[in-house]
Amino acid sequence: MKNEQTDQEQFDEQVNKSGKVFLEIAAGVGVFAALIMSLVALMVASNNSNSSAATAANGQPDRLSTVGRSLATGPPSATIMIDHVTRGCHTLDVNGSGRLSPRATIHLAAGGVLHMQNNDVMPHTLVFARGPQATLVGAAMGHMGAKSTVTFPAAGTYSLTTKAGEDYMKGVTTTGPDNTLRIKVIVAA
Ligand SMILES: [Cu+2]
Repeated sequence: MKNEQTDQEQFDEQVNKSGKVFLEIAAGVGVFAALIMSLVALMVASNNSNSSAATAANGQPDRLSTVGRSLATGPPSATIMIDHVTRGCHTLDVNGSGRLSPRATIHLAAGGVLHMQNNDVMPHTLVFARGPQATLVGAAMGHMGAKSTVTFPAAGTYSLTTKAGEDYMKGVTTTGPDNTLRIKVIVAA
């Protein structure tokens, strides 16, 4: 009994000692980790300003401040697929979510880009339905897999739709009237 007590005391003492050493090491590691993390943060920050600078170098220097300010208020890009469906012929899939609807509302930061792809069985031409306009590239998506990009330099609510053409091939049967695709893009200030 007595011996056990002593052993226990010795053990406690050792634990205390090694515990202190461990704490000292842990504190050292902590300081080191904090240094590494702030370095990483600095690198990420400088990368971000680099990409903003690249945008400015593209000939839109006035956009630089807008991009910097609005990155926190909306994503810089979104992707919408036009998919073929039996009911209504075509529908939209936003950012590969798999939730299909002929209407989509997306949020973007100013300077943001919408990537469109037409996987329907007919051509679609992307147009602004009303309201403010933005830059359309490749609006006439005339084959399966055709892509278009829309860049939104300024804040606002944009309404896009498509003008559908004739099926590439005969014999594609669908039910109900063809859907009208409506895309609302809310660009943050
Ligand atoms: Cu269609």
